[in-house]
Amino acid sequence: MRLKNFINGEWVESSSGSFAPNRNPADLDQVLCETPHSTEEETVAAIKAARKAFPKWKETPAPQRGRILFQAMKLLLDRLEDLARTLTSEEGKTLRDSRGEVQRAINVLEFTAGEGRKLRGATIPSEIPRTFIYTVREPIGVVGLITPWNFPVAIPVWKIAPALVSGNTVVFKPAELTPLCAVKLTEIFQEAGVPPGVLNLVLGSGKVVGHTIVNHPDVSGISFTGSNEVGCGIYEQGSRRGIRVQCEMGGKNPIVILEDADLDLALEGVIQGGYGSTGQRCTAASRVIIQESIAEKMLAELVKRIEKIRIGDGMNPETDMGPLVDKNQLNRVMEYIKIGKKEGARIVCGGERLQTTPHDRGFFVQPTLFDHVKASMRIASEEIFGPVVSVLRARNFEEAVELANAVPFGLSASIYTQDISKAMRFVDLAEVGKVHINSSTIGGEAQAPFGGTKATGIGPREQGLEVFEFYTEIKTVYLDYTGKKRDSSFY
Ligand code: UN1
Repeated sequence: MRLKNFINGEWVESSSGSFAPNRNPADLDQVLCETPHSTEEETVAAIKAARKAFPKWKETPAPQRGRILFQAMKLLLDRLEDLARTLTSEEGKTLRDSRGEVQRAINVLEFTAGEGRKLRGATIPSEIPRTFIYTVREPIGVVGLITPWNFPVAIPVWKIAPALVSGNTVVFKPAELTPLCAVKLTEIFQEAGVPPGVLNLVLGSGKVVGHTIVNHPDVSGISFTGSNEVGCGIYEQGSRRGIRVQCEMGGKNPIVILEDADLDLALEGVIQGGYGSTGQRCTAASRVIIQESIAEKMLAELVKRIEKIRIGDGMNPETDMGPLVDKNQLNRVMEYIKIGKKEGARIVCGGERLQTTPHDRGFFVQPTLFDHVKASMRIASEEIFGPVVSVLRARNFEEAVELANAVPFGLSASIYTQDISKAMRFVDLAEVGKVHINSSTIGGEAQAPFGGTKATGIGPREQGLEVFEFYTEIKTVYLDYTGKKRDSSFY
């Protein structure tokens, strides 16, 4: 099956003549579909369709736009299982994780659809009598949404839904590795009643499709989730045109475990945050900072639990951890394991690719734990995006905080302690966009803002009400009913 683009309300085959097989990362013999390398012309056609559809969509009352999202929510709920299976087969995460991700997208639709009836502005007092100041939120125009493969359902939805409810029109460019989820989501929005041209899907590379979207004069904003390298490039190009850019990029998220912590809870947090979704999560707990006094005990327990992780095809209900998504990710993870060893960190467990049947059919690696990692090592500061966790030891709370902050990224941080004062002090000092107390670094709820500081994030937060800072312009209105010329002493 060859996937098609969705442009101006029609599914059209790419004219590029160039298609790539979309393989199941747990079983490379299984080709799910073929995905096109769409051309610049096709991308421009999508942008033009979005531009043409914009004025009418902008004039459509927001509650009506919201109603379409409610409809999309219902359809996604009906297709939860189908979308979850598609997600597992093209991305590799376990079916349980996939179901959770689809549910998260449903929650985002539920929250965002309701905003169609709110989208509030403000009334502001004027210093001039009989003058009324208020603000309205308006869409920004055509937005380009460029999304990653690791959350191919939830992330597109948490960009598309607020974009649409605010009255923007969309050109959606999903990651090349997960085009099937993107097609199924787009079908849902189409069936829900999104008018032609309002949501367009173009499948293809960042170099051609992404680049064209970012540089086209009809595109007024870009929301991107992915690597720092690509995100900073988009920011640079977008800023040259003076458009809005929002980037959600890497993480190197710490879990701090203090000696008074509930150790069982903390261990579960490390397993879930470090190895859940095979570590391919920007919120993954890739660093564990343990107070020295409990380090040996914790490590022994941790190894026992890591050894119990069952690795395999995510479709199998017994599986705890699926494969890496592709060969590039596999090479990257294996390279970092080599780097860690060379830097002098000690492998406590894992470290190898699984190469015997049935694991030789896909990109499987062992969950890996490094101990005696120093803050200066690359494995302690660079994002690996795989099931590799680095343990750093801290003498006390102060040193743990220092280590937690000693990375360029600032997405998520977690602390396990029973001491409320230490927990709250950690909230004060952690240089991140979100903090978890006594739970792992991952996850988030639709109604709460999500995003990072430092090298992680550019632009306003996603999700929660804060999402509208990106997807809307504020217009300030002065209504003067004095019937008189303004007194020049008022500016
Ligand atoms: C989560 O932790 O549930 O790409 C969400 C990522 C993030 C989303 C993580 N932008 O992994």
